[in-house]
Amino acid sequence: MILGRTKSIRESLRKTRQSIFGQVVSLFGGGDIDDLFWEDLEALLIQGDVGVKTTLALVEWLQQQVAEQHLWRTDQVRDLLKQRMIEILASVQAPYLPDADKRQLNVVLVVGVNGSGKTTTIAKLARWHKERGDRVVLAAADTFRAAAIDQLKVWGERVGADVIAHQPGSDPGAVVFDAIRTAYGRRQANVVIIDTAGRLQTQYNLMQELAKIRSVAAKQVHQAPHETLLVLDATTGQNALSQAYKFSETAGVTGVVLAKLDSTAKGGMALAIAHELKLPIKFVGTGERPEDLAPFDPREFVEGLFAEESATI
Ligand SMILES: Nc1nc2c(ncn2[C@@H]2O[C@H](COP(=O)(O)OP(=O)(O)O)[C@@H](O)[C@H]2O)c(=O)[nH]1
Ligand SMILES: [Mg+2]
Repeated sequence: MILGRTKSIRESLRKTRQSIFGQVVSLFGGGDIDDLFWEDLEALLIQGDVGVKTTLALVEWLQQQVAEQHLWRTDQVRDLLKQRMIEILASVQAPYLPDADKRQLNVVLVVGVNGSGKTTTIAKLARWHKERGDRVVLAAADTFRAAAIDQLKVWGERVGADVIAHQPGSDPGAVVFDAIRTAYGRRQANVVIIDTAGRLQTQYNLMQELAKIRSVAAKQVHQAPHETLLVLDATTGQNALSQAYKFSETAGVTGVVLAKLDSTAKGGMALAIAHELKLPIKFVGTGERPEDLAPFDPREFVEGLFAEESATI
């Protein structure tokens, strides 16, 4: 397989910069801070998917700084806003698989609605692990759709990871059981990544299924799953945020993968995830190739939003 260079967070924020955040940056040109400035800032942040709650919190905080520090020009507050955004993201930041030990089995459960980017993200994660010398087994526990199983098999072959799959419609818990047994046994793998269904007959059924998968994993491996990653589609904005609420309530989510950051003009959602959901973002999807996965970095992200570039709309 020929591998390209991983697209960076900054590169994947190009669309976001060229539209909304390019306009945010131009608000800080050095004019007087007036009511219009605050109105424009608020409107643009909301348009950029920062979320109403998070936007209001940011703007209020900035207004307080302006009052306390007797600031009056827009260029005096640009870095304050950036700094505050970095703080919000960093305050919930947490490493991926912090206690990972190559001699032990690490189980990663991947959840999210259909089309969010789960299976693609799993291929990327498998590649990421393989680059670090890990041995990876993928569990095709999205048994609800036959195509989902085939898709994971194709990706597994491409990135060189074993895929454990059963028949469509079979018990996802049995697939997970089998994958972990295979990892312990003949494959001697140290990472198992579990693909899951994004939709069943009801939300309740889905949550039951995820709970069952967790308990199968927990019975076989101490403290498994060690990560439960919620994959969110950055292009679906506030809709993704409400999905995130549902999953994080019941699915034991430990972190978010913000997929398709490269396809959206509204990358501000990362801030809403951190501020409203208090969930760390662990990776972002920067493209459709297996190498397009970047570990999340709050400073790099915010610098990417504010980088100078012609603001073409
Ligand atoms: N541009 C872009 N497309 C992505 C990214 N991640 C996933 N996709 C695309 O999103 C679509 C759905 O992905 P898939 O992994 O099948 O989603 P799933 O239903 O959650 O498993 C596919 O066409 C992927 O190529 C990303 O980071 N960037
Ligand atoms: Mg899938």
